[in-house]
Amino acid sequence: MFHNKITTIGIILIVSILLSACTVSKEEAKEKPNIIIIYADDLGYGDVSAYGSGTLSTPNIDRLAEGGVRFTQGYASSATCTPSRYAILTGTYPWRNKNARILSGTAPLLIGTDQLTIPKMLKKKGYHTGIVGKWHLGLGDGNVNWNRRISPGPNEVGFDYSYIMAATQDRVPTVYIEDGYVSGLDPNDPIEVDYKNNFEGEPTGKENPEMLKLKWHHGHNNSIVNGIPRIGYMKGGESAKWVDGNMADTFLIRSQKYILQHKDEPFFLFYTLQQPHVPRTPHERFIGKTGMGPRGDVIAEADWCIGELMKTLENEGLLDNTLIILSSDNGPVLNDGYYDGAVEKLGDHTPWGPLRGGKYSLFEAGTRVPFITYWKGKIQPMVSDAMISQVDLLSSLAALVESDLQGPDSENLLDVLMGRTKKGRDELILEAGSRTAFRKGSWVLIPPYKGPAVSKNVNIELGNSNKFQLYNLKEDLGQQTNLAEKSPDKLKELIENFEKIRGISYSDTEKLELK
Ligand code: NG6
Ligand code: CA
Repeated sequence: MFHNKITTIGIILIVSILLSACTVSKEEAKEKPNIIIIYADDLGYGDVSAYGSGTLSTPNIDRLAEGGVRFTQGYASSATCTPSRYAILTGTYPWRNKNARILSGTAPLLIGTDQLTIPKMLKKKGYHTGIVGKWHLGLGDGNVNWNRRISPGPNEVGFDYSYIMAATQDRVPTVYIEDGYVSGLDPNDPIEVDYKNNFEGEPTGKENPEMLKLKWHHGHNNSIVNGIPRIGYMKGGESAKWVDGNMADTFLIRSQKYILQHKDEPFFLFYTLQQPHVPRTPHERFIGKTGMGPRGDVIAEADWCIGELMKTLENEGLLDNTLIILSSDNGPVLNDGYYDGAVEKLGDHTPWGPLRGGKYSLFEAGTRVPFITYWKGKIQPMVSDAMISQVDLLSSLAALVESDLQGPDSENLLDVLMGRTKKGRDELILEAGSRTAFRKGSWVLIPPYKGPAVSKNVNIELGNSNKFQLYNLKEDLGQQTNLAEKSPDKLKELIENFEKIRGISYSDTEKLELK
């Protein structure tokens, strides 16, 4: 009897010691700062007025930039969305996962449910975690029934709360999904989605141009929702369909609600804005605001949303205890598939700033994006030229919350994020589609790639050449002078370093040049 009691006490003791080692007490967790990542979609380096180029005005983002660290060499991990999002959440270079490409709306979940993610890491430290906005990392197992719980998804890779669009604003299904359920779905009008075949009798952008409010330029000619032709076919779900012009407000209100609900515990909010990705559908309050057409207007709208979010944090007294990181998933594009006047109405604005290329490009404007950290009272205002990538956020935020967890390719650059040092990364692999380039110091190496030099559809220089390209960004930010022939030693050094990290051999350069 006595012996039993001792054993029971022993077990209770061991269990409580184990529990206290794994979990964090409420008091301890309370000390931890809130973390908000504001992630824009296709916002260019030159789209933010604080970056000093272009003619757009983004006063609210500028306030963050001017009150925090404005990085001039902050990178997305890829020149497109899905791979960048994969990298920011997992701390893993996207080229390590061959499926990390722009995904359709029916693609399976890209992140393994056993993979480490920022929200998973933070949950272990007592955080509540939420995502509101664009997901585009796949859902389910590739055979989703949209009328039941959709799983696995964000809630299975670390988010306690999710309110998302599945893929992009131009891809079906055009509905919001809350914690795995299509929001506002009428069970008598089930949703069906197909990326190969249309559903009988359903109009398409290709066959029914008379129904379109927005015309397609390339792609985007499948199902029509709200007069906008999309990528992919969808049927049913009428009551659940989003209203495009309300999307910014919808995500903002959900984000504010999330903050209010979780302000008394440490929280992580991944606020993934849909702007200025196509189709650009500003709310009528913003139509015509910039004179630059819908692209300018949705950037003004996104900037306003960020201001409103900041007001919420301020009103709730949360600014002193919240680290805010703002960035974009890839560089800018004007015509990304719709005739929306982005090219014609651009005027003197330069979305790419002083950089070459844009979205989809291996040149700098593909991946070098606005990157800002702000924390009232904790981060001193400064401009930092430290090289930092979004892939570094996992390990850096882990350091912030005293977690030992690390992402495979993620460097702990917490001091850089906090503006305590300007010593960032030495090396970085850049990605655009399946192509990779290598940055080391101020040098960047772009290996030879087949394919057009300029994309015909989006009119962006992609970085393809049949020769090695080598640029010294310190002297040639606009990548105008290829130094590959003039600096053979540097070229060799970068190729060797690159090969080592990438596990690719470029030794037979002669052959490559002939491709
Ligand atoms: C492309 C789309 C483009 C955009 C992009 C994804 C066509 C012709 N183009 O395939 O409009 O949706 O995918 O953008 O369909 S991203 O920012 O999410 O990577
Ligand atoms: Ca994007």
